[in-house]
Formats: sequence, structure tokens, C-alpha cells
Amino acid sequence: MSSETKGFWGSTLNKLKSALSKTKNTIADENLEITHTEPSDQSQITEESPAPESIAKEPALKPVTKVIKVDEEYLEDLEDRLIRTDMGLANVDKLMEHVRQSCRNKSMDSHELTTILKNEFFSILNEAPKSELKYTPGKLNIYFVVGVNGTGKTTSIGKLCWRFRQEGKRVLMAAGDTFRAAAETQLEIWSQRAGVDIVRLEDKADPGAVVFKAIEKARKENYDCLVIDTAGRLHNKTNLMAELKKVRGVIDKHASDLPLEALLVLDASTGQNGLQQAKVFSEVCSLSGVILTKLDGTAKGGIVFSIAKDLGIPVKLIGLGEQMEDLRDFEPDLFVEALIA
Ligand SMILES: Nc1nc2c(ncn2[C@@H]2O[C@H](COP(=O)(O)OP(=O)(O)OP(=O)(O)O)[C@@H](O)[C@H]2O)c(=O)[nH]1
Ligand SMILES: [Mg+2]
Repeated sequence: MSSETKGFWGSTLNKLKSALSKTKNTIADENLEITHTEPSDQSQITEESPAPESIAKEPALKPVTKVIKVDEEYLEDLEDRLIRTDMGLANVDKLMEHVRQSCRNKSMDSHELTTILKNEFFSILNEAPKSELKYTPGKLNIYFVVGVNGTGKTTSIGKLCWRFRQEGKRVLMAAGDTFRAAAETQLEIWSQRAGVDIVRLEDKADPGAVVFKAIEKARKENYDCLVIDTAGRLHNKTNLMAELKKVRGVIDKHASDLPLEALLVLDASTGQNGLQQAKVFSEVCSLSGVILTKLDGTAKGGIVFSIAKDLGIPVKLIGLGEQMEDLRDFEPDLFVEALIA
């Protein structure tokens, strides 16, 4: 697999590897790690500094692998590691059943074992719906961003709008978080950084009114993208979820002809609790995708597999850090490669 990104907004393998390092370290024990050791760089062995005997005898391109005895102790340790990444018990059970069937009590090349794990990861993600963020040229595209408090909604919106601007699109933000003091100001700062316009009303204004005004302006002035921020809310707070439903209703009423992405922002470090959030938010505002943030700070990046298996909602974007360019497309192949290669 190439280390280059497929598209500009994809990630490079190296960037992903470093962002996913905590999860990666949880999955891979030192036996699997050794698979990734590059062969000795023979180009550095010059005539002035002859290679030591032992290196000179080794063929330069032979990968360094290790023989692993896949006994019960090894399998239990692997199972434990996978559970700790939060990939979900159902996924772990299925994966371990396959690994047990094909590897139990064998002495295996670490490379072979890595490939088996990788294929298991691929097959989980392949069963999930397609992960590309929708954009329809020539129309106003609406991105409605929801989630519990502090998951990274406003930051992700800032990054996403910046990205759209880099692509030359006309972008409008809507400051739909009128609940928290300073939220609109925070979004306004992002709008300046990203170089996009913003619609905001006074503090405590009805978020539905903000969204209505933003749709009206975006239509009239031919924007390509309208990205709507909303207040963070706990999924078990009925009145706040009802408010969100109303806001979604405004979009449905006034923009039913337009392409819409309803995106749930999930903090990867919340693990399985994120799935519960997703279920409730999905009932209230028919989600079309997930933005999975803070993958850089967690060992629980396996949540990607739980989402793929249990939610039926694709992860579309991933947050790999706090910089403007740290919101990337989710590319399943590259993700697996970074996790275990
Ligand atoms: N490391 C890291 N930090 C992130 C990422 N995404 C967001 N953050 C940080 O998470 C914190 C909360 O981000 P916000 O964007 O304010 O979250 P929010 O969901 O809008 O919060 P509320 O509006 O209060 O619900 C900030 O400190 C962000 O910098 C990410 O991908 N990686
Ligand atoms: Mg916010």
C-alpha cells in the first residue's frame, strides 16, 4: 500500500500512524511490531565502513519476521488487547473465532498473523455503508452538525469550512448554538480563520430561527455549503433532544430539496458510550454520517469497528488533532493499514 493519500483530504499513512499510535500500541504486541522493522539499510554501508560480517551475510531485502507460537496464552492476550481498543465484544468474538480456527496451536510467521488480523479488520469495515462525505456541485449543500457537549463539533466545523474554502467553495456557517454563552463568538473566530461567512443572531435566540435565516441567505446568495453548528446536548435530556428535532424540522421544511448531511460528532475516547449517543441522535435527526474526533488522543480507536458493525451509519470524517488540516476523510483501507502495519 502506498504511503500517499488517495485524495487531498485523505490522510497519509504516516500521519494516520502517528495519530493512531495509542490504539496501535494496544493492538500490537512486540511480536507483531517486529514485522514492521525495515530491513537494514544497505545503502549506508559504504566501502569506507564495511558491513559487519553478520549484516553482510543477510540478504538486504529479507523482511524481519518472528515466529509466534499461537497458544492459548497468546490468544487470550490478543483478545484482551482487542477488547481494550473498544472495538466491541461482538467484533472481538467473531474475529477471535476466525483466528482460533486458522491459527490455534500453530507456530506462525508474525507477518502471516498480521495479514490475518488485517483481513479481519477489512472485512468488518467492508460491511459498513460507504464513507464518503456527500457534496453535490451546483446546489446548496447543507451539513447539520450535532452531538453531545465537547465532542468537537465547533472545531470540526471550522476545519471542514476551511477545507471547503481551500476547494474554492462559497461557504456559510450558521451559529446554531445559541445556548452556551460565547459559543457564537467561538464559531465566529473559526469563520474568520477559515475565511467564510457566518449567520448569527443574539444570544439565546431560537436556534431554529438561526437556521431558517441561514438557509434563506444561503439560497439567495448562492452559497455552495451551509454548515450548521448546534449546542452540545446529552442524548438523555429529553427537552434538549426535542429542541434538536425542531431544528431538524426547520431544515426539512425549508430545504427538503437540498442535499443534506446530518453528522454526529463522536469523541473517540468515549468508546462504547458513543454508540448509545449515536442511536438516540439518529432517532431524533436521521443521521447520515459520523465525524469521529480525537483519535489522536485515545487508545480506543477500535470504536471505528463497533460503529461499522452496530450502527449502520458510516464514519465519514476523522479528527486527528487540533490543527486546521487535521480533519480528514475516513479511508477504511488506509485506516487498517495504519493500525496494524
Ligand atoms: N486532540 C484533538 N482535539 C480535538 C479534536 N477535535 C476537537 N478537539 C478539541 O476538543 C475540544 C472541544 O471542542 P469543541 O469544538 O469546542 O467541541 P463542541 O462539541 O463544539 O463543544 P460544545 O459546543 O461545548 O458542545 C477543543 O479543545 C478542541 O480543540 C481532535 O480531533 N483531536
Ligand atoms: Mg461547540
